[in-house]
Amino acid sequence: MPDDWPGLLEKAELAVGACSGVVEDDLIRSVANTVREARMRLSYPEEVAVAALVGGTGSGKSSLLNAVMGAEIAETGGMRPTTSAPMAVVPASIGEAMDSYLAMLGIDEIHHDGPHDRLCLIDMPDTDSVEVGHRLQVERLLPVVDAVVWVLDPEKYRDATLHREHLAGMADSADRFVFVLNQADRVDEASGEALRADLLKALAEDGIGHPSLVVTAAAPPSGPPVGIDELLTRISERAGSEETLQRKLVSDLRRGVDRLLEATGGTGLDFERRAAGAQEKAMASIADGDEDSAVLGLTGFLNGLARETGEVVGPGIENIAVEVPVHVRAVAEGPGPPLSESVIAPVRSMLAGRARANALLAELALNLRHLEPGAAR
Ligand SMILES: Nc1nc2c(ncn2[C@@H]2O[C@H](COP(=O)(O)OP(=O)(O)OP(=O)(O)O)[C@@H](O)[C@H]2O)c(=O)[nH]1
Ligand SMILES: [Mg+2]
Repeated sequence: MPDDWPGLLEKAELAVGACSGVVEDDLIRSVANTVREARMRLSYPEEVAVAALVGGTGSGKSSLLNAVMGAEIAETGGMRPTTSAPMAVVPASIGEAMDSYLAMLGIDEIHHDGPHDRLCLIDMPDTDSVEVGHRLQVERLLPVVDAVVWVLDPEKYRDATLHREHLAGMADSADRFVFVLNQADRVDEASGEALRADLLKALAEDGIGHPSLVVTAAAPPSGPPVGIDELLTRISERAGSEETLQRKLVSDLRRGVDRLLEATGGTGLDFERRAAGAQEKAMASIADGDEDSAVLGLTGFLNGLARETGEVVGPGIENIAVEVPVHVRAVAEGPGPPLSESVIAPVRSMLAGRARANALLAELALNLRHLEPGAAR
């Protein structure tokens, strides 16, 4: 694991933990998973690219795996969809070093005889399956693997579901993607060129402007596979070095941290200034004998704050707002505790956990920024 990471992951765990009781549990769980997966990935060889073959049924994922490995390992053809569970081929040279990582990803079938020292290739079930389970397996693995090889064929490369449901939402992961236009042998050169241009256009519409694109024939009816060396080169450009892995993990963590930062206050609530203002106005109204205005002003302030603080802290502040009339009356009729104690202080302590989480996250975001490519170290 590179030097900076143990400390960084610890900070990430701390910051995510501090969000408990402040941010919705689902969001916390999802970011905690990202941190755990980063930790797991970094404890396995960084120089081995973990790449997954994904795409529609029959596009040729399993055939590509076999062509890349130079052996008939995966079942191809037959009843569609053919592949029903992910299967990995790891380099023979690393033995079982990645097995527990792959197991964590839900991959039970592992072949240990891969000829490429720096490539672990995963054959996946189809993305367009009638089998819901297939889709779920793909969705689970897509964000985690180091590189994703999208396998397209001359018929399905424009498939609306693929573009709308997968690619369009993943444009910011495009630097992990390699696109393969397979079954090139089935179209003549001119149509192949037109298909390629059309695919580039569709990808640009998804927000993927400069895709890495390879044309292959994994299992042509005659002759050897075509385009396999280029595919290997493209995958190694996308993954398989400390730098590419770090870039991926940093951007995964950044996305999670940004969501938590937003949920814990974004730019901050400016609570002290606003609370002092609301309290001062309420006291002035009470001094004028206008309790109603005091109540209205303070509850308005608290309910606004509750809306800004989200679904976890917000309801607690609303509960305090409900009690405002009692506290205002206590001050007006004396000798009740001052509003700073009865109203402002409890809100402040509720916001303290949120502010702490926000501060930890902000520091983490800064650390992550230092690890981004091109950042001054
Ligand atoms: N002509 C031609 N046929 C191919 C090529 N690649 C794969 N095929 C054939 O297409 C069919 C489907 O290939 P598979 O590799 O099983 O496709 P898959 O993407 O793994 O399909 P699923 O496992 O169902 O998701 C098989 O009959 C292959 O022989 C190719 O480049 N050219
Ligand atoms: Mg298959």
